[in-house]
Amino acid sequence: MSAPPTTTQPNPLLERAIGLLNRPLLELILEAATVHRANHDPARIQCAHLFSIKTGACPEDCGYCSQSAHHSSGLEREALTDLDSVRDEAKKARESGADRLCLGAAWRGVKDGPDFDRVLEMVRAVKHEGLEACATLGMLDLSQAERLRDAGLDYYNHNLDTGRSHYQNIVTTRTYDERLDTLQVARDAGLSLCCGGILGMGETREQRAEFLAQLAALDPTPESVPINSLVPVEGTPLENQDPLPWDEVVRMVATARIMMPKSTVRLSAGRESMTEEAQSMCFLAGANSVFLGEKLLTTKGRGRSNDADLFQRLGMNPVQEG
Ligand code: SAM
Ligand code: DTB
Ligand code: SF4
Repeated sequence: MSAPPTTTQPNPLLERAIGLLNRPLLELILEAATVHRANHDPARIQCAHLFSIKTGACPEDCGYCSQSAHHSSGLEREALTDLDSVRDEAKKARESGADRLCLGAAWRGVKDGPDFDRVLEMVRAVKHEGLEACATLGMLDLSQAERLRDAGLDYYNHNLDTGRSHYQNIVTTRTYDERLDTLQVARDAGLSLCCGGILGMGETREQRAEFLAQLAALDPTPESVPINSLVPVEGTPLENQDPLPWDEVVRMVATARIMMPKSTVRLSAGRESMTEEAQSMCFLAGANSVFLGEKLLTTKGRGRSNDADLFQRLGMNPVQEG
């Protein structure tokens, strides 16, 4: 019997991502812009709005997160919000130009019972207001995913956050494979996937390539890919992390666009600390979605009027994608 191979298997997606990320920036942007124009209307931007329905006291230890009970970010914990607040938020979101409301809960996973039943009502309320509904509630089983689907949920957000080799430096209370399993459950229930990650958590460029290769290996690839930059939160282990240079964010957006041509690529958290010029480069390189509003989940957003002004100057229209 021959000895088992000791070398790692070649991974064409990883090689591709590394090759793209290492290209001269302007060439990379040109290729991404070309792919973008072949697959999407470049004047369209999809706008979503976030709402935290259950804030803080999360049992997970994600090193970036203001809501983890393991850190002392000073965030007030809040119980699951009521249905009327979700209705109000949905109306506000729609009036501000968003076409999707994303409900976020600081849970490790969904537990059956009155709280989950109320979340199902919330999803129905969002749909009733004429918006697409997205939720991010942690881990799910198939029956829960099916009940969310039956309530009208369009998207399930569940991020891989970073490359597999960096994951355990950031989160220790769950595994990368558990994240992949939940994504599969959401897929099996027929939900569209929103899955991305966070840049600037001390990872190498190769680990960023690993992250994109993993997203591109999902079959089918996620319909929506949020690219967040770390929002450093005081009291978390990553509070003093240096921000990534702007061009690295553009490289990631461009590479995501080329490797997942049909997906909606969302320039997500961290946009509020980017210059308008850097954001514009990202839109040119294929980003075609944002979160609007004064607030993300627990941190500050960019504000609706700043965005309306920027989109107007760029000739982009906040309208529903596909
Ligand atoms: N608890 C659920 C989970 O982790 O899947 C859902 C809520 S969680 C806040 C949703 C996502 O927000 C995380 O997966 C992470 O990618 C992003 N996020 C959280 N804190 C962030 C921060 N400080 N900067 C950038 N993105 C962040
Ligand atoms: C995603 O990728 N980014 C959003 C959404 N999915 C749920 C969350 C961003 C959170 C930023 C930090 C905060 O406001 O707490
Ligand atoms: Fe909890 Fe989600 Fe924050 Fe992790 S990212 S601590 S799971 S709310």
